Amino acid sequence: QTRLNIDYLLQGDLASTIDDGSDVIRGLTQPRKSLPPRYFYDDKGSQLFEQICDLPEYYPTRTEASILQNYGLEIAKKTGLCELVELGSGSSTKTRFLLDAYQAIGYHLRYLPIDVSGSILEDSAKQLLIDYPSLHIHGLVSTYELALQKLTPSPLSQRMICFLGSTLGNFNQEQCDLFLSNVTSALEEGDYFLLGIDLQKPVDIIEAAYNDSQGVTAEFNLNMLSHLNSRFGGNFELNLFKHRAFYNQDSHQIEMRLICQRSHQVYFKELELSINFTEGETILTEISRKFNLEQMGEYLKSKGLTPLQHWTDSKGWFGLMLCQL
Ligand code: AVI
Repeated sequence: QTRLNIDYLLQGDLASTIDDGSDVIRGLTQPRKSLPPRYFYDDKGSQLFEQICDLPEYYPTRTEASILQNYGLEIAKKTGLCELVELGSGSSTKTRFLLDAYQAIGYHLRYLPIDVSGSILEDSAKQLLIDYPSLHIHGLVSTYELALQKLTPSPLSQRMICFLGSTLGNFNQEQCDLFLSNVTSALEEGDYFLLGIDLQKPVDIIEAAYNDSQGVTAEFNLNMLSHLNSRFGGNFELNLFKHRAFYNQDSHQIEMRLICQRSHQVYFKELELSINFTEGETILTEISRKFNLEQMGEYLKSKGLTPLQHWTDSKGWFGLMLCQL
């Protein structure tokens, strides 16, 4: 039996139904324009995101990593042997702390990384096989939704679905509800859900994380426009937009926007779509919600996921929650 299998769920007809641009059309034809954050992540965007994770101002990644490093063993002991499913695995860097912990107890692990970027998934899976000689990997190049529908019950052990990095914060309430119902459908009673969430904290710290001094976040935000240009034959000019990220204290969320610098029109050949932009008009490209552990516990409970334990860092900036179905 080979130790590495990768299934590509985003090829063929399916890819064209997911990528028909209908979400772009919907977003840009509303009075308040928006674009889905998934368009950040072409190859360039995924690279820029990896760079963001290393920025001095971007605290979430290293804070969550420190929690996983400190409490990985506690998590592994609590769940016992289980199959690890990771939604949005990216480079799988933080996951290594979990793999280390399960390996230290002597478990032979099955890891199912799920990511929309095939190149990142393949590269990191190959490296993991070298570093963890008893690991079996079954990767899925897929959206979360599709992957969660495709997962068959775990054959040998319990399952833990990991959703790290506070990516849940990029979903609005309705998308969160839908996502969690897909998660619970992919679990059986007794299975686990491990969730990483960015917590509420002073505004200046949060705003700095999304307005870094090197301008990487600005480049990441603007890269969405180049991605749409190549994907849908668009003619966005990147220098006609500026990055802005601002923390909305009432809704406890970062709102990342692109601000149009002068009135003009953008045309997408493949969508047969022209869009007018006026000076000062904005496109909402992402929300990043900041949570409260207690409220999240209540919310997860209402979705059928019982919180068992949570861990945080010394400053209380980031939270890791272990739940059970
Ligand atoms: C992936 N996601 C959790 C990141 C965040 O912080 O919301 C995406 C990001 N956007 C700007 N910087 C990072």
